[in-house]
Amino acid sequence: IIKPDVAEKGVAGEIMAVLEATDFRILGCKKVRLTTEQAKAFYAVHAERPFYGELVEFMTSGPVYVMCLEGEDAVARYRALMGPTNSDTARAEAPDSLRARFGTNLQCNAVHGSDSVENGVLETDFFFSKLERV
Ligand code: FUP
Repeated sequence: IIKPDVAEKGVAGEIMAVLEATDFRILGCKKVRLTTEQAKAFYAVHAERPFYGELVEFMTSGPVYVMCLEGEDAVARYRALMGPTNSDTARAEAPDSLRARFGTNLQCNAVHGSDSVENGVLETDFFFSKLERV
C-alpha cells in the first residue's frame, strides 16, 4: 500500500518504478479511499494496540494505492525494500529504503507491506478479486 501521506504527492509512479526495477511484478493495482470500517478490518490485528485509532484515522485521511505484488522471495525482499517501520530509523539504518526516501515518521511512513506470506494472501484477498490479479 502506498499510504495517504504520499499517495497524492506525485511519487506513486516513482515507487512503482522502484518495485518494477527490483523484479516485483504488479499483478493488481488500484487507487482507493478506505472507509473507517475497511481500515479497521484491514488492521484488525492491531485492534488492541494503543495506536490503532490513530492508524485507522491516518489510513482513511486520503486515497491510497493498493497493489498485489509477485516476485521471488517477495515478502522478505519487499520488507527489506520498505525498511524499518519508523522513517526516521529507516533514514539512519536503511537510507535507500522506501520509508527512508518517501516517509516522514513512525505513522507517516509512506508504505505498507505484508509481514508474512500468509498475511500477504489475506491482505491481497481483502482488496482484489481473482480477476483483478493478472
Ligand atoms: P510494519 O509491519 O513495519 O508496517 O509495522 P507494524 O505492523 O508494527 O505497524 C503497522 C503500522 O502501524 C506502521 F506502519 C505504523 C503504525 N504504527 C504507529 O502508528 N505507531 C506505533 O507505535 C507502531 C506502529
